Amino acid sequence: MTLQDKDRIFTNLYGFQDWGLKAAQKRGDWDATKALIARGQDSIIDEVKASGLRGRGGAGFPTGLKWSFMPKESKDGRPSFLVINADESEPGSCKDREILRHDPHKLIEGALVAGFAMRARAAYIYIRGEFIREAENLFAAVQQAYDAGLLGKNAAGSGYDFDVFVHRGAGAYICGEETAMIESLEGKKGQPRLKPPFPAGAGLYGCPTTVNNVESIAVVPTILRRGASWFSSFGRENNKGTKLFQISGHVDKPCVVEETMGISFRELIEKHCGGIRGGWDNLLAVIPGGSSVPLVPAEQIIDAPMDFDGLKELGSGLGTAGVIVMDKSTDIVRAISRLSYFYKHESCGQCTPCREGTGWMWRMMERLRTGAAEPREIDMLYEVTKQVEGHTICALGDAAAWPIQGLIKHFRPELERRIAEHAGAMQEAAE
Ligand code: L3W
Ligand code: SF4
Repeated sequence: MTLQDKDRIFTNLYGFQDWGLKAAQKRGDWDATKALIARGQDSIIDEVKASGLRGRGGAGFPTGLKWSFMPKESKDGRPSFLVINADESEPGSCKDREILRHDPHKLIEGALVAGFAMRARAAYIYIRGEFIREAENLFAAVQQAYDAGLLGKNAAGSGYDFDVFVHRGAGAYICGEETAMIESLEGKKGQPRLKPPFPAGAGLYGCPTTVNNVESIAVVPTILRRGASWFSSFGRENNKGTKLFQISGHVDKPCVVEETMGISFRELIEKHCGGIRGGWDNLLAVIPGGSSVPLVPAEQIIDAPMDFDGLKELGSGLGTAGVIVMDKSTDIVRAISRLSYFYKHESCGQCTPCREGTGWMWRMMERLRTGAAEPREIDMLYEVTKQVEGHTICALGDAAAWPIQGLIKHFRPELERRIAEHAGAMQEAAE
């Protein structure tokens, strides 16, 4: 089903209207929030489960199920917390930024309703340090909500006390990993913790905590107002709802747009991006989910459904739906090598396979980029990615390995061509 304007959740995505409280209320935010809360905790969680909402931060974990892991009663006086991940740093991802800039009240109302449902005492919004203007808007919007009685004691007249705190990050990609974010909030170095225990058991300050992405929380009030069946009428089984897609790279009009899950890549690009630069024959490959998922070659992605299962079937993933489009002018080996450098730079260094492996992978990628490698190094590099994948504390190790695996799987002839060309040039020079 194609999404109509009336079905878009983010009605101020492009900032054509004011982001402040009055304008947000005119758009329907904070409308009878008290009545949403009066439905009760279990009823809200059930509605979110029924909507089929899956986490929008990359992993796609069912949101209602995650909330249901939170304790119904505090056994030892420990409060529960909601942490909202606004540390959007994934290369290719730029959707949470738009919500923070133009629709912060959707997030703040979502924080109250979701926080109530999971019996949280407060929400901590961890915002990426580089998001200067976004943080300004967010701080101001939170203050507006307090001034209007929508947060704090008896929030929105619901009888529930709820606070929202905004915390600014300091530029580390790894703080987007949920347990590193919790460490950072506690004032420590942002390094991921071993899981289990999951945050729902022991999170912020050792208390039950749920970490959700900005988009996951911001859609909740609309889902509750319009109903789970409305949200789940979009998309396919197990891949429900609408989603913010962020299309960058070699399209005529890069954009962030809300669309139905499962829209085909072709329709997404033709409807919103004005087509591929130079036409469809000029498409080389796409990284469909932010830089942490493997690339998909042109011929496989064109008619693929853009959702969790559709892209998993292609050996890739929806991730954050940060869609990076590359045409035939792209040096694909250089592009993946640049990503390898990013992961090497952002590794927190606490586990050996990632700390050492990301450096190895980048250096080998550079040898392949220049062609200075030997043919056997292609398989050696693949082996190194397998030594890293699945052997680390957090998903950064996997994220560093997968793009390289995708390159070797789909572009081995290009790697071999470079090595042969370089060897030929060296031989010519020697003669
Ligand atoms: C309780 C269990 N909770 C899982 C919870 C867990 C977490 C969520 C998903 O990585 C991915 C990564 C990036 N009991 C549980 C449980 N949970 N089992 O469910 O967990 P997980 O481990 O599958 O994912 P993750 O560690 O959160 C996220 C990928 O997303 N990614 C990058 C995203 C970048 C951004 C950004 O810039 N904002 O989000 C893109 O693909 O590689 O694979 O909450 O606690 N038994
Ligand atoms: Fe740190 Fe990398 Fe280990 Fe994650 S995988 S904990 S980033 S060293």
